[in-house]
Amino acid sequence: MLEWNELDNRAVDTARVLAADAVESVGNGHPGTAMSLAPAAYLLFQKVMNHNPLEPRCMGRDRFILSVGHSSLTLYNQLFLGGFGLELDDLKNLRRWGSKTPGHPEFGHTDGVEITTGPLGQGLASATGFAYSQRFEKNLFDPNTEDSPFDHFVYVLASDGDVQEGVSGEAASLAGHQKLGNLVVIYDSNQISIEDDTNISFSEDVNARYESYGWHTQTVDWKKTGDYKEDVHALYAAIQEAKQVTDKPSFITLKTIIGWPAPNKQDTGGIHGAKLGEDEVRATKEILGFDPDKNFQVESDVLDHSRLLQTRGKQWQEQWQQKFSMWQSANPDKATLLDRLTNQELPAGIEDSLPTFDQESIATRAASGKVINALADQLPELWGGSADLAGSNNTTIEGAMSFGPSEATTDTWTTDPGGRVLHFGIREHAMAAILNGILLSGHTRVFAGTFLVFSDYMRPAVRLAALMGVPAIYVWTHDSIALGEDGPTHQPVEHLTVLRAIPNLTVIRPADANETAQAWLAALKNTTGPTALVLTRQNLPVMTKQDNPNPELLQKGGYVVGENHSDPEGLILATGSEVAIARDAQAKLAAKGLNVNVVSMPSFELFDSQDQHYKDSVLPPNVTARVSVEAGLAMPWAKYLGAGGASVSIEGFGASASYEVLYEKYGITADAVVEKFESVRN
Ligand SMILES: Cc1ncc(C[n+]2csc(CCOP(=O)(O)OP(=O)(O)O)c2C)c(N)n1
Repeated sequence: MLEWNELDNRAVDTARVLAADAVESVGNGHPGTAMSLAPAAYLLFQKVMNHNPLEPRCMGRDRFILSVGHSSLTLYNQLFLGGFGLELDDLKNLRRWGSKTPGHPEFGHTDGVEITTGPLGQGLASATGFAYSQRFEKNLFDPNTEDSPFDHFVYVLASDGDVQEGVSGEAASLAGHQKLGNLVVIYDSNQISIEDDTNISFSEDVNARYESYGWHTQTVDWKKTGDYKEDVHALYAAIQEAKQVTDKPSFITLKTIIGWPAPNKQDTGGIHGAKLGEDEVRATKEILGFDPDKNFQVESDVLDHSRLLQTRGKQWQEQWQQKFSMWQSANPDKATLLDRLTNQELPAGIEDSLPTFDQESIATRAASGKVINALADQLPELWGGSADLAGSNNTTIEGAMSFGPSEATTDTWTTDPGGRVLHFGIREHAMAAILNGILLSGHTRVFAGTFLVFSDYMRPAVRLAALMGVPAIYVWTHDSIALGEDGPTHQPVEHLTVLRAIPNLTVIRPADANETAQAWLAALKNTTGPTALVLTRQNLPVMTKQDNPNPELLQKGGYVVGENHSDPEGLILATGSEVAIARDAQAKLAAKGLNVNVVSMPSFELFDSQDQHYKDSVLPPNVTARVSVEAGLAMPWAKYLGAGGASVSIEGFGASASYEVLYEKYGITADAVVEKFESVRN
């Protein structure tokens, strides 16, 4: 039974008035949905969720995702009312420089914000990842307990825009397939977006769609009768029913009137993303029984009442801690593992488990697969898969089960709810968003593969990973025109440039198998942002110990391979498959009496983070005759080449042919490098 009294009503109305005042004060923002979703948000925060405002990162908490990120006030108001660390001054500083209340919620910036949202659809999609994470960790740490400290729910508030965006559909399809019973979405169907009535562009039956994805669906219609009635009891009952359904995610369509109860602007696009204006704010306050002459009014008895959440939260956490402590004593090994993961540490000596490669040649994608499998036993926290390209991306942990309900077992794959092999189907965008959710929710490390060219399909979520600092690992194979016969639709050309342009994304394109092992180590060591592993389809020669005694120098992003002349005539810089071409060119130049150094430059980001002394030792400032060779755009190389340098590159799309023919036709050859070098030398 829901306990709900007049103080609860007053707290909800306080949230509405604060939303109107905060936007009015800064002059811009999104008041409408924060006003009409205040009852739902308050209900979740105060009456439904298990959490402790004083310890908002407590592991056992339920997770809350505000997918409708522009309505940040929906969340900020609850963080204020519940006492998560926001105070009235923070609301007064909405959207201002340095405030804890930026325009959209930002993970790591404001306590209680689980995920950065704003690009519509992403929060809802990542929620699936949060639910994946819960199930995986429960199975990893405490598979057989009914009432486990690893159980929790994931609650989402989503909007029309969230369910319109394709990424949420991809993820919802997976969530239904996976039967994620701990995921509860409240969809705020106010049928208003910026261009007013959504009828102009949106007419499907959303519940029917989610039902066919395999979700449990309900509708709570606050507009059912002529009088708008915010029936929190009906919504509470629907949430309770949703929680009982443990074999399906739950979707509750909540029909609301945006901007309720603003007398003139409710139910319009006008109140979605603009201040109400003084008269409308005054009128709204009068309707709600607030003094129209006062701003940011919060009555002390209301705040005292809502802050009781701190007391309830503390009590909940004490109970949870008891369960957790019992688990710790009963499972000392697993508790040690959890400690290691909580501290974001790798097992001591993990470097020694990296395979070394001494064969003549192997594709870096194949080497990557071997690295994953060499590390898998030592890293139970490592899981991952592909968007239907497992065989091409070499992303399968051999012998491991696939993550899925038993019904999803096929002739090829055997599923288990705690399986380590992920199958995203052909849903790259959701794959990246789900990785974000997994990494934000818990303690594991996860990777996902597709062709490099389809990183385009993942990019909005990759950008958010970089912005939030979550350590996703992308295994992007088939990394150049050298993938061959599939032709230009599948051949990345601009992708390295585009990806290197994303701040805080570490892009690594290893030159051979031993660099690939080091690239994996770099990715695992990177706990503050995503890492892209850019790998070949075709075989690459493995540099001998003599040619490259220290592949671990990959960790520095760039280093000299092969002969290292102390006073070279020039430098040839290359990544990945083109390092071998650079070395051929080096030999040809040596035959002409020109000594050049070859710099393997697998990661610009790692190299740029070295000190100047190191950088100068690899790229001596006095050596200005420099040529880069990479099977992609020249654009990103300018900073290393200087005014006198030049690039061997590809400036247009590729074509369908064998890779040998393509490299010849596109001039990615040792002869072209030699020619270019001679031109810059003169
Ligand atoms: C991917 C993406 N596209 C566009 C926008 C810009 N935008 C912000 S709010 C909005 C309308 C959203 O309407 P709705 O989801 O119904 O939210 P509500 O009106 O209920 O607040 C748009 C288009 C965005 N934030 N994200």
